[in-house]
Amino acid sequence: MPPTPTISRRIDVDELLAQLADTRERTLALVAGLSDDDLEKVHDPIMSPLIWDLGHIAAYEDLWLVHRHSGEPHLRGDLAALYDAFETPRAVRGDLALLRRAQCLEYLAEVRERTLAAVERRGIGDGTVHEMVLQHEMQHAETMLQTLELARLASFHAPGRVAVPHAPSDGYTGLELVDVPAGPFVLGAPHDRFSYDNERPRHEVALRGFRIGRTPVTNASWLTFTEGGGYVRREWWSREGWAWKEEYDITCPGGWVSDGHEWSLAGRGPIDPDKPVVHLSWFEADAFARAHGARLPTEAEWEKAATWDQETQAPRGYPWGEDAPAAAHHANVDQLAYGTAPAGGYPAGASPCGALGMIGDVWEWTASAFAGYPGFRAHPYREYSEVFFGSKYRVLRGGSWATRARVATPTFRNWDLPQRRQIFAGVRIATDAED
Ligand code: AVJ
Ligand code: FE
Repeated sequence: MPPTPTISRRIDVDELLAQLADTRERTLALVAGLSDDDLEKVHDPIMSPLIWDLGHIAAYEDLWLVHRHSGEPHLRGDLAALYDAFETPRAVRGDLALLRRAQCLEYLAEVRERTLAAVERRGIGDGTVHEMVLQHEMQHAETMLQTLELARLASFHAPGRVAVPHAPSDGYTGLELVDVPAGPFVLGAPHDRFSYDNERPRHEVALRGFRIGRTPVTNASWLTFTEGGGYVRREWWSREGWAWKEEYDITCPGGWVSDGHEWSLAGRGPIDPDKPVVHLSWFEADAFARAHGARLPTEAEWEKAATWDQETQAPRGYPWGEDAPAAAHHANVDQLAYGTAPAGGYPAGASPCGALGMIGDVWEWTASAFAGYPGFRAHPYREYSEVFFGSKYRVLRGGSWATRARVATPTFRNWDLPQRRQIFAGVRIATDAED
């Protein structure tokens, strides 16, 4: 058994408190302009009402920081089950008597007061559970953005939208490949800082040489695929993927509409050919790769392309080498641009092998099923990963424009079912090395 991970790189209390406050401000800004109806209704059958996410954020903090970390009774033990992801699954969240807006905001604020009082009194220990609660709220903000994207509310105005400078597109299509030589690679998060249990333990894997897309696949390439029979040619699809496509009559990525001769984004105008294609299912990503004589990268290949430094024979903390989360010139994360940016637009964020946009913009589907690394141990939140291991879920890597920089590390593993398209997910292709 690997030892229980401890955080030797201490999480700074002041920084953590500032992040908690900033993240809460962003969460509240997301819903501030919405009507009560838009806050409470089910916009899409696979998503929770937004107000459930809010209550769940509060309940999670109540459980982990008020109750478990501080040893106090829950502020609202009576709400624990209602806002627990497993006891109250998504399918029923629309039918419940949830807290209304005012009570829900009060619940969030009161839990936070207790959290802060407890930090005063007892500190944050090694910081693990506080970091986990912080990143939990960050992750739910992305979930809420997915709901808002599916809802296409005319009344929703993205808070804090700024234009992020990026280099003009260099004409990348997503079909240009870079080489990654054969050799060992170290997969997973270092144990001296916060990571989720599913990123541990760090271990060596031997990989053959492979090639991987310099950028994610662009809308231009996807249009060519669509117009070239992408959704018609049986031989490009897996059996499962074809059955899904037929059953739901899928003819384009999520959010595209056609007026009979031109594709556009539902309610949001023309499709930018230079931006990465987004809202793909794993099935579509897989079909596109096959249609191009390629395949999806495994997650080990993806992480090697993002981090492996051939010179030092060691992984970098981030593709750009520094041991620091993405800044505005490295990657399109943190909801800065409020949408995707043209592929290859962040040359300062290039990985050692020359791949661009590994972090941010769009999540990238991998070939890999979600499983524990050898020696996996659930810690400290058993229901975070372990219950999803198995053949059903596929791994996505790299984060999207909507992912907070603190979450979007190159070792972070996201997962979902292969038919899901609510994620801001696109595709980067790979092939075996030519020899
Ligand atoms: C890591 C995005 C798959 O939303 O199901 C939030 C994150 N876990 N609350 C999810 C999560 C518990 C998780 N994903
Ligand atoms: Fe959650």
